[in-house]
Amino acid sequence: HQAPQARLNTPEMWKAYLKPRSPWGHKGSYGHLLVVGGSRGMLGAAALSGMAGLRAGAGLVTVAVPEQQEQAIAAKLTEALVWGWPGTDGFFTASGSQVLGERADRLSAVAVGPGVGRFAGETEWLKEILVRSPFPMVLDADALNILSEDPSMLHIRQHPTVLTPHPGEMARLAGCTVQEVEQNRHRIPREWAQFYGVTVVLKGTHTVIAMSDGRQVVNPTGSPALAKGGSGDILTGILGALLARKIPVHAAVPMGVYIHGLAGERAVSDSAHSVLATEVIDQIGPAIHQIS
Ligand code: NPW
Ligand code: AMP
Ligand code: MG
Repeated sequence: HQAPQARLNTPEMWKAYLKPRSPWGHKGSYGHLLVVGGSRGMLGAAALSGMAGLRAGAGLVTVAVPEQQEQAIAAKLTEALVWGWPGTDGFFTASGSQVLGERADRLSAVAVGPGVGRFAGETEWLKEILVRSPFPMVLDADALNILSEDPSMLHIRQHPTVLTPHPGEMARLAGCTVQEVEQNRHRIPREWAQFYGVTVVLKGTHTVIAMSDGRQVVNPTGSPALAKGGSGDILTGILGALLARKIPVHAAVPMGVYIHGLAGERAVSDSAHSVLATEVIDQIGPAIHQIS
């Protein structure tokens, strides 16, 4: 068996889906993204995903946080809706994910993981979210760490599912070392994507995207300015928003990864050392404009 060739991620591959906003559109036309995250000490991660989702064009973004975190996130995110989920001491509680069923019909995509943390009953909690989300889903950060306890739960999914591990998270998922991941940046995500029927985004310099049908794409955009806390949380929000907008997963993922990297490049004005995640979010609009 020869491994399939990976293609370079270029806008020509998905540009047809990057349409201007219709004069006849309303917020309901652009989807409703739910971001689940933001436990105690990591509220910023959920805020960054939510803001990035709005900048990437979602019509509505709701951020679900443990109920004790509601006021703080509402104060940070003027434009997002806030939904307090059952929680204890600033962390989600095991059964809390059951509330997703209440409003699932109003959502069009969900991004789970940024700042979720680790807590008792987390595996059942995540399983419940997988079951109760009949729309595209992005799994990132702690959702991937929870998933690594029982990756077979991915077989529950009947709708597009995107995993966005950095090499540390990919190593935890695959039960190998980070060095092994870095030496097999194509093979490992490809095997995962095909076995579980998901899309795997292995992040890093030249992020690799593996689709469930075996296709692979390597991303050319990005900057060392992105090597700072919060960058991955932004990517999660962008991907969630593009999926909420009903852009098919095979286009939304390479498009989102490209835009994220370009926003990172554009955010560097003087020193790459000094770029903040919020400044990368500010460049999502200009990046979209640049490739439109
Ligand atoms: P080392 O030691 O650095 O060499 P974790 P996390 C390894 C939230 N955040 N890139 C790495 O190795 C997230 O959303 C909140 C990255 C280490 O052993 C999560 O919920 C923020 N790591 C939570 O924090 C802003 C690499 O992997 C381990 C790597 C934890 O997420 C920050 C790190 O993984 C953050 O986003 C690579 N290329 N290669 C906020 N403002 O609220 C190897 N590693 O332990 O899952 O930690 O990614 O920081
Ligand atoms: P996370 O570790 O989850 O915060 O994700 C980091 C994000 O920043 C990923 O999208 C990486 O691809 C990106 N990133 C980090 N460092 C670099 C780099 N040196 N060059 C390009 N992209 C990077
Ligand atoms: Mg991350």
